[in-house]
Amino acid sequence: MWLRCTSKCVFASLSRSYNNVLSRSFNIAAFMPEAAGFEGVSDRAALQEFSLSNSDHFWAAVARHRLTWISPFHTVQDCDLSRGRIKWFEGGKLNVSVNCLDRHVHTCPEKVALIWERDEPGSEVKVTYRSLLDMTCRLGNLLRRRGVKKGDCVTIYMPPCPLAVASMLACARIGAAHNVVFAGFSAEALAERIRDAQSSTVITVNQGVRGGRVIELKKTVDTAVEGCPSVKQVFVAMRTENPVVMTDRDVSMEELEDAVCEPAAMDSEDVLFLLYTSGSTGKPKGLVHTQAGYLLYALLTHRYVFSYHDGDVFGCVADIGWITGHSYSVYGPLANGGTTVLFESTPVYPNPGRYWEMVQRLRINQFYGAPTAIRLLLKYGDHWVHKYDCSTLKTLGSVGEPINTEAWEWYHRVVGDGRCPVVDTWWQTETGGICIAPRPSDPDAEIVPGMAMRPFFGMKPVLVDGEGKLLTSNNTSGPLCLAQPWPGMARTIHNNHQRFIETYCQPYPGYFFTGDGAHRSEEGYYQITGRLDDVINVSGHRLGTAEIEDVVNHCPAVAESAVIGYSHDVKGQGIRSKTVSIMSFTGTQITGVFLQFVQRLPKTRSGKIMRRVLRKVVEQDLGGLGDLSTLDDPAAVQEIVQGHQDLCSKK
Ligand code: 6R9
Repeated sequence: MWLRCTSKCVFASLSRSYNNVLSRSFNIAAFMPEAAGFEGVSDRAALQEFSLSNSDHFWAAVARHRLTWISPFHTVQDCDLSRGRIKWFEGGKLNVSVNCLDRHVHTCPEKVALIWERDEPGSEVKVTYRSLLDMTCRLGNLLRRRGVKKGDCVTIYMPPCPLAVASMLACARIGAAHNVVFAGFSAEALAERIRDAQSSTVITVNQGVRGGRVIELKKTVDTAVEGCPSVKQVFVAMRTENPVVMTDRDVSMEELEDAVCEPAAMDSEDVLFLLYTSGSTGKPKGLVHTQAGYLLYALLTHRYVFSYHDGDVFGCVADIGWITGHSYSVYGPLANGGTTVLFESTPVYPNPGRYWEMVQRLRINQFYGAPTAIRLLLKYGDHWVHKYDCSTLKTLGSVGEPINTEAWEWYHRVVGDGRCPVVDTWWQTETGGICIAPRPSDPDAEIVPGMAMRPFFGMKPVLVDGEGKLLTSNNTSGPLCLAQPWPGMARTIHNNHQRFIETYCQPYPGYFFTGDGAHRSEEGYYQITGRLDDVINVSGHRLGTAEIEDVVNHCPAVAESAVIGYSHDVKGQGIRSKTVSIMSFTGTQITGVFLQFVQRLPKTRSGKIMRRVLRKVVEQDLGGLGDLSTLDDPAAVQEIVQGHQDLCSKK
């Protein structure tokens, strides 16, 4: 059963003969200059094929062309997926901050690098490449003078702002790794991440401002570091005018430093950053990304998936505390010399027109956001979009969860006015950058709603069966693996390479296991069906949560839903669905499917629905709820528990 592909492609396919004319006139050198030297490559399909079958040649050419090296690499790749050994561009030395800043300062110092879209609409701040370099160098010197060395790991607990970006780049400049922790996390969640990363330095701000509310970030850091003996110093920047109590450990970031900071020459495989993400156990995993491969993959996907061109304003609204913020608010756009927006606010502050008012005011060309926000805004109605001029938009992106057809169509029709390709981008913290997305492809190639569709250059997605055998035919579903290493992939889990191997390399030897399920359509397009730990098995039929949610979401009273399985004597699993609706706590049973209407779903701070929590509620295992520290609104769980009990007592 596949429920999501029913709506027809929205981009009129061109006739075959016209397509042929198009591909014949395709100018490879204009599309990707370094590909002009690839033998036998004259169209996109051939380029894709070349990137797989001549992977070393492809990545070497791209790495030489797009990165600025201090000394060249001697080996393109040395990877063995089955053993968890991943190395790219060995022998090469470079500095990531030089690639993101100095080289653009040489060519266009006054170009705007960052537009800081502050919480209060209309108060944006623009930062040029010259001043971002200046800020980065002063910070780099401050860190160096205070003893931060190559190989140290600095934890950054800041909202999206230019100083946060400069802090990340200052670490990169002096060779320290950074560990950005989302500034909405609790003191305990922060402390756990500081301890695991063994950071002795933390960078924060006095207070954050979000949705009109002031958030006491420095106080949270104070509480966190009480339980972190490794922390020797906390740098404090001022986001608001309000003074905060400073201890002996604290250092004001106002200290003046020299604006020239010698960049460290880093090996390609030195660590650039750690980023923690939840695993299936309680303990978060610190995924490790390294210098050259990560940067190259972020910049290439940013350029090609979104069709980013020089002069465009790129608006990724993810927080810098997530991988999306790292790759598409910071590293990808800056390495491409682009102009990128840092969004400090929420989609509904001061009203549900915020995104679109911002698009109009900043003249945003590419907008990249999460399905959860799109579903929320859809509910408020089209007029919030129509109030504003969104005609600058060229590409719309979606990331983080499957985007249901209703939300996809609204995004395409209302936000994009039916003109902009919508790219549903599938990837993970582990992959470093986008792996599957509808673009790049021919400008008129079809895009199917809610489908990530096409692998990026050098990416080889495969589906396997339970025994790990490759599923070679189309129109099939299974665990999604990646069969070829790529430069952007995570290298290890900090302090736990064994866990890295067990999680990603051992389940299907020779392949990188993503933990997601996917369907490959008749045409060979990929559609993500959701996390495999959420998969439902009814009478031997594996159903992805995404496909059932898509149907439930079509009900007019439903804003969004989360589908989970529960144990069933006969079928193995039945289906329960929690839906956010205008009604609350009424339950209905439809042919073995239980619906429970709730006000809110348990979501992580990045907008992912925590289905594992719902499963525990339904299984009446309240003791096994596990780590809830990443939940946006823990009170949602209590409501659901109560509603579920009411539902059970009515049955
Ligand atoms: C980038 C990011 C990764 C997990 C991933 C998958 C889900 C992300 C998706 C998607 C369906 C998409 N996911 N993009 N599912 N369609 N376009 O979100 O990284 O926070 O590590 O999450 O998110 O389940 O495995 P991360």
